[in-house]
Amino acid sequence: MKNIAPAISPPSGIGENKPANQAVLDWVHEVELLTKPENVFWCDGSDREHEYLLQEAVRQNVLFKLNDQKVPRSYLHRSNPNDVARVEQFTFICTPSKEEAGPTNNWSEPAETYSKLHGLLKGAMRGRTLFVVPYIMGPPDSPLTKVGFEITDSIYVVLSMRIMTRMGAIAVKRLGRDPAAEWNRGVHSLLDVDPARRFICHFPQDNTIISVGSGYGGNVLLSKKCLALRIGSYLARKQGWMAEHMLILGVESPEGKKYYVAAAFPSACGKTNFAMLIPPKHFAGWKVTTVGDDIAWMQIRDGRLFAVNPENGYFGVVPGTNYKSNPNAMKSIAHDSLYTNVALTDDGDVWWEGKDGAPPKHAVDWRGNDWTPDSKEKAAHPNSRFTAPVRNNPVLDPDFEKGEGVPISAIIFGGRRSNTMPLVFQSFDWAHGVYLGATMASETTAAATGAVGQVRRDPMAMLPFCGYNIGDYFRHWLAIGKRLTNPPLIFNVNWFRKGEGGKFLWPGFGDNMRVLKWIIDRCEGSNGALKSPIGWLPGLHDLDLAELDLDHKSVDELLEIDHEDWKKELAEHKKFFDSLGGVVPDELMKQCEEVAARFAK
Ligand code: OXD
Ligand code: MN
Repeated sequence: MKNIAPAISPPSGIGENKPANQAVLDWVHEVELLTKPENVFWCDGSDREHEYLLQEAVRQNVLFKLNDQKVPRSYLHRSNPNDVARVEQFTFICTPSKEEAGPTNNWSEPAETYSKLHGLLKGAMRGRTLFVVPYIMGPPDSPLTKVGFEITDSIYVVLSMRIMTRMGAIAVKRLGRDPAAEWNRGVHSLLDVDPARRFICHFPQDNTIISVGSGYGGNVLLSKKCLALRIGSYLARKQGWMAEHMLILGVESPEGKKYYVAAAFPSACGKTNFAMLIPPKHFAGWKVTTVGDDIAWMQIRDGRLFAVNPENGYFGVVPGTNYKSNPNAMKSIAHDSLYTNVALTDDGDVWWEGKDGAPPKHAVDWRGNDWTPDSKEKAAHPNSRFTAPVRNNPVLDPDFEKGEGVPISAIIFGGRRSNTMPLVFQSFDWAHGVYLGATMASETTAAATGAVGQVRRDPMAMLPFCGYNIGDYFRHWLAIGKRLTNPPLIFNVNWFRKGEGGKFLWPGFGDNMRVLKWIIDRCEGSNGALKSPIGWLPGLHDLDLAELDLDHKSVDELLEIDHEDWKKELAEHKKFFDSLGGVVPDELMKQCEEVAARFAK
């Protein structure tokens, strides 16, 4: 299967939908002069265009059509094996000064970077089609919604953007004719998919992104990590809102009372599973609905935080997804989906490690090689992905499209921690909650290149995604809190604590409803909590653990605060803050001392 494909020649009436905005026309013309494509394809997002592009992608061997009986209207793509995850080491924030990018970002000087990238892009689209993809992020009638245009020479990117965003005429219309209107410029070229020529560069002051040398979603669907988080977080601070790496879910009681919760977990730590959770039998009548599974844009209204999901699709990790772990995700990816780097069975179906049922006797693995259950290699890459429309989700929240967003009652931070962090606890107040987010850590996963399983600090799960100085980002969080008269309560969860023999103590998945229920109880003002040095913890009888096969010892271990472990943990917090070189606000430094003082009491 190929990544790079030669130019296509659409029939008349397809690919001709030029916008009227002169600023867009001038920019596309400039990129065209630089990259020298064979032709320019203006996307309108119509069904006719979609059918044509799918057919071309199959003809060019970029996509493989799966068995329509098994997975209707769905396709497989294999990426270059050197290009399977986000590349944080080649991701840059190009602000006028290094200080603006801050200690957690790679910085590179804007003029020099433009010049280097223009050098790489010179003639890069020769013999290829330059696609112009207009899109909006956010519901059509939301004040938070942003317009973006992505130029790309990858037909796979166009087809993925059609799922992940509201794409085409809707964006052209929203932008209108005003050449001074705000919109994001994104340029993507595969070049020759060489890791030595792979750069993901953001120019926040220019609302511009340039990504070259990769075809992996997180690097090239510029709407997602690049615009909605990196550029988004920069714009959010400037404009007084928040762009966060958070899922948004609704939880409704049998009596019909509804709460919305936003949760920040690092990449590949179960945000999609949590956002689509099915409560266990014991919680009959409770319903969980999904607003978003990865990104939340939040604004203040009437002293409360309201959130929208700017995306229109899910780009999730496939391995481990099955009818037990996430039935709603399985239904979401059962049709009209794109699969990347999973295995292909002999009957044209997809397969991955952890899928329900027995493994196939033979398949073609993600690299295109023969595979059998005896093979040493994995059939699907650990970061293989699905791209699926939100409309496929049977529990999509009815207010998904609501322009004002949904009111957030609780914010949850969480990471993958084998030890130290209890199952759940609640911060004492907003500033303490910001401290919990700022000191969050997680064991690394396959979503980014690099070693897997190492504990790294990942403030608010935004370490790879904050588009400006992390100290200012913490300040922005604190400042938002001061503007909220009815702030969400802030919690920390850890589904991944291990006991003796390295076994997970908590069953996770649907049973996370039990923790969610305690969080909702706290939002309702229940007293069911015990004060500890790190925050409010549920007492043994405050968590509803009925019909769960979990012994007392495991519950104790799940909720245990080990003083020795916490001594080390607090030293790590201090070390992390100090490593940021003096940018951390005093208010958070003080929080660190206060936790230590509470332990000393
Ligand atoms: C993602 C990520 O793909 O966080 O959502 O890497
Ligand atoms: Mn993510």
